[in-house]
This record gives sequence, C-alpha cells and structure tokens, in this order.
Amino acid sequence: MNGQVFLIVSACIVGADARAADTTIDFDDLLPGYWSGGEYAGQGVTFSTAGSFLIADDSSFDSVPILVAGSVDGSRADAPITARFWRPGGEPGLTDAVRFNVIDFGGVEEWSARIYGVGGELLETVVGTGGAFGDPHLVEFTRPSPDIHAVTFLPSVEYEGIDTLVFGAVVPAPATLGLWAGAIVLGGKRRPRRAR
Ligand SMILES: [Ca+2]
Ligand SMILES: [Ca+2]
Repeated sequence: MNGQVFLIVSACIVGADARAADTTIDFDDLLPGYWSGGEYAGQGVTFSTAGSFLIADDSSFDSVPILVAGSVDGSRADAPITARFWRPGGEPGLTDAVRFNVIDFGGVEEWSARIYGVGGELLETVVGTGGAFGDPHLVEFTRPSPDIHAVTFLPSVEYEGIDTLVFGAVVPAPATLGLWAGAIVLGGKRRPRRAR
C-alpha cells in the first residue's frame, strides 16, 4: 500500500467511525398505535410522557410513524415527550448532540424543546412554530462536551410530533467524579476548623 492509498483508507475509516457514533431512531419499525417508550432501550434511549400515552402515529398521511403523546384526558396529542439517554446496564448517560424533526399535523402554534443535564438542570431551550407536514422542522442541540441527559419536546395544542431522533455517543455521567470532588472540597474545609 503506498502512502496516498493509506491516507485515503485512513480517512474513510475515521469518517465511518464518526458516523457510527450517532444513533438514529426513526420509529419506522413501530406499528402504528400505543407503545411503552422502552422499545429502544437497547440503543441507549427511552421515552416517556407527562401525558397519558405515547403513540406511533401515521395519521393516514404518507409518512411513516412519528412519535406523539396524548394529554391526560386522552383527547389530544399535545403532551410533552421526554427522551433520556442511558448507558448499557441502565446507568444515566450523557451525549453532546441531539437533533430531531418536528412534524406538525395541525394548525401553526408555538412549540418548544428543552435539553437537561443529569441533575435535571435546564441547559438550553428552542422555541419554534415550523414543521408543517412535508416540511419537517429540524431541532438541533450541540454542546461543547457531553452533558445532555434528556431532551423534552413540548408540543402546542395543535398536534405536533417528533421523528428521526439522532444523538451522539452516550458516555457515562461523571457521578463518581462529582462525589470525589465534593469529598475533596469538604475535606479541605474541615481541616482549618479543627485547627481553630
Ligand atoms: Ca418515522
Ligand atoms: Ca401544530
């Protein structure tokens, strides 16, 4: 293998690795209807809703299923949907990039999306109105380092869902590092008190 070929092959391998780190969930393997939210746990993500149900909805459009959530009374698809990221074994995980499409099957009203850290802290919010069927609105969060544990989509009362969720590699949350840092800080504060 000469040097030029080696460089090309190396570049291809690096490119493939970068793409392989992303996981895409398009919900297309779900049959339309109710689902638990745990169907993709093996891929590092679970879904839940503040409403009463999650549903894979094709809504008789040409689209393959999207994910929507019903409100508590079950009459509308307008409840928040939260995706959480996990490591194998069920430990909380963090990623540095999340994106998904908003698909709007109803009238134009304001929706929002939020990302949260592992302690539930709000990191960023995006507000929008786009996403008409046939013209998906891309919502994208990119962080300088992996600190996204959850993303919540808050639809309006006018029927939006999400599709094609893509997220970067999920790494362990540094809980152990946090505990050690706390112990060091506490230890450092205690010594002067004893000396007084
Ligand atoms: Ca889909
Ligand atoms: Ca709408």
